[in-house]
Parts: sequence; structure tokens; C-alpha cells
Amino acid sequence: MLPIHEKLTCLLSNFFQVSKQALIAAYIFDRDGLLIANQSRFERNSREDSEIYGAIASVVDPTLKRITAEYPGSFGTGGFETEDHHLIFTEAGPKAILLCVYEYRVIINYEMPYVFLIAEKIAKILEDPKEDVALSVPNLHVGESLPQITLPQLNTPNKGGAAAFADEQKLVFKLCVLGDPAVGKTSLIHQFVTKRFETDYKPTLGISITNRRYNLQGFENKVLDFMIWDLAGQKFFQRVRQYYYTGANAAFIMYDISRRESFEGRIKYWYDDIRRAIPDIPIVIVGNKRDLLEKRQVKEEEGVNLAKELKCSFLETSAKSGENVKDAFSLMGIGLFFNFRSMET
Ligand code: G3D
Ligand code: MG
Repeated sequence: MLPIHEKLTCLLSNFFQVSKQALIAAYIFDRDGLLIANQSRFERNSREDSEIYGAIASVVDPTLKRITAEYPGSFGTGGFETEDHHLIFTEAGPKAILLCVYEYRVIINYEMPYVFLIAEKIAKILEDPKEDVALSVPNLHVGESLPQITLPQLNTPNKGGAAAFADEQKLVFKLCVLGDPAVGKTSLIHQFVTKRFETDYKPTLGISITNRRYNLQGFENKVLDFMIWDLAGQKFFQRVRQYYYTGANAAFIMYDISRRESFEGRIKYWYDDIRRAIPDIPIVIVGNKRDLLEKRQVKEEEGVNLAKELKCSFLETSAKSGENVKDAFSLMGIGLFFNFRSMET
């Protein structure tokens, strides 16, 4: 097992792999403002590497002090812009703060799901060093169906983090999992829902509903209840469709990368089917069975391109090994949470 510091460094380095176009540097501080781990897009200890922090230090240090003083509990996230950068501070559990520095030209909305995912992983690593937290960071190819995220401004008194997020809230999200038989829908859900406290199978409808509570890191008062609808029957009858789709907040459309016939034409079929019922929910196209590399019949690139065309997000998973599964649901939860917030305000 890796020591904590190495886990954090490895996580940040994977974060850079997927965000390298936008991210300049990332720092993990403890609550006393001491640096625990960091990574930049430049070579470690190079001149550029040390220059970045120099450029932002004058705003970072006082901000960290203020966060600790004003928000001893939960502050969520907040950020501001300097002349050249976006600085995003995010709570990473009770012990740490993640600071991400982005290029000024970057649209921060698109990066935020990642920031939260990383913060969540950092919190878990620090909370229980024995827990096996995936250090990989999925390359979620995001389309235009992304939520609009409004960041609280940390430098506005009383408007930032804690104040904006303090009220308790319970959100229920219905997530539909679609795709041809045997692509791995049920397996994917079981990977995510390790402790199934409620699964309700409706045999006449061929639908199975599973609930899973999800706590969004940094937002202690928020509870997200995923209600995951699985097409458990072999036949998807016309009369069930409306019932299945009604009220859905998001959908996964899955195929099996080792069976071309589950991809070709079929993703488009499921996409049209749900879009007819609900025109505007976020959809992630999921290429499953990524572990069957030697049997691959659909290139990752083909999935990415189709997702772009349909304005969906895209991710490859393995419901067998668990690769990217929890992260897929986390990213969806984060996206839905912020989507919901921006609809409210
Ligand atoms: P479905 O719910 O979409 O119909 P299932 O699909 O979850 O029932 O999975 C169908 C079969 O694919 C199962 O095999 C399951 O174990 C397998 N499977 C699901 N996901 C993966 C994966 O990521 N990798 C591999 N290698 N297999 C996977 P069986 O043999 O039990 O029918
Ligand atoms: Mg199934």
C-alpha cells in the first residue's frame, strides 16, 4: 500500500493527464495552510514550476487563512479570478483544501466536475488510509449537455461557500440505465451499489429500481438519493416506456465494447427513444467491458465521436473490475447537484 503522500501525488498526476489543456497547477493544503502535495504542468522543481506559486502566493495565503477562520466547518467551494488565472478552492474533507489553478481562458464549468471528483478522492484518502480509493481519473469526454455551474465568490463577504450551501436539503435523482441486453447494465449498478438497501423488482414491467444514498463531498447537509432504474426484462414494451422515462433526471446509455451489434445503431436507438420522452436531461454514453481488450470491436474513439455528435458525455467502464464505475456515478451526481442548484437560483 502506498503512503498517503504518494497516493495524493499519484492522484494529482492522473488529474493532470485528463486536464492538461486547462489546468496549470494543483495544490493540497491542510487546514493550517501547510502544503501536503502539489503538481504542476511543468517539470518538478523547474523554474516555471516554482514561478506559478510565486505568482499567486499573495492571494492564496490570505485566502486560506480566511477560509480557516470564517468557515471552520464546511465551506464547499469558492473561487476568484486573477489577471491570468482562475483559482478554485474546494474543501476536500475536514482535513484538507484543494486549490486548482486554471488558465484564464478556460470555461470553469467544464472543469468543476473533475475538481469535485478529485476533492472527494482526497477526502477519502485522508479519512481512511486503508480504504482502497481509485487513484485513476476517468477521461470523461464531455459534450454540451453539461450542467452550468455557478461558483460562489469567496471574496464576497457572507456570500461564499458555507452561507450559500448551509441549508439542509435532500435531493432525489432518477437515473435510467438503458442499453441492449447483456451489455452489463445490472452489473454496473451492482458495482456502484455495494450495499443495496432497497431493490424493488417489478417483474410484470421488467424493471428493477435500486436506491443508493450519495453524499457529495464538501456539502455535508446535502443528501443525494439516486434512484436507479434498470431495464431488467428482455423485452421493453411500449406500454412501459413512458413509465420508465417519466421524471428521469439523467441517463446512462450503455453498450458492450466487445460486441459491435450493441453499439452500431443501437446507441442512437436508445438515445432517440429517451429524447422523445425527455428532451433535455444529461446523458452519458458508457462503453462497458473495457477489460475485454483483446475482444474489442468498438474503438474508444468511435464512442467519443458518437457522443460528440449526440452532445452526450462519454466514458468507458468495466463493471467486472470496477474501473471508472464509481467515478461515473460520482460525476453524474456532481453534475446533477449543480444542475439542480442552478435551476433553483
Ligand atoms: P444487462 O443487465 O445489461 O443485461 P448484465 O447485463 O449485467 O446481466 O451482464 C451480462 C453479462 O456480461 C454477465 O455475464 C456479466 O457478468 C458480464 N459483464 C458485465 N459487465 C462486464 C464487464 O465489464 N466485463 C466483463 N468481462 N463482463 C461483464 P454472465 O456470464 O454472468 O451472463
Ligand atoms: Mg440486467
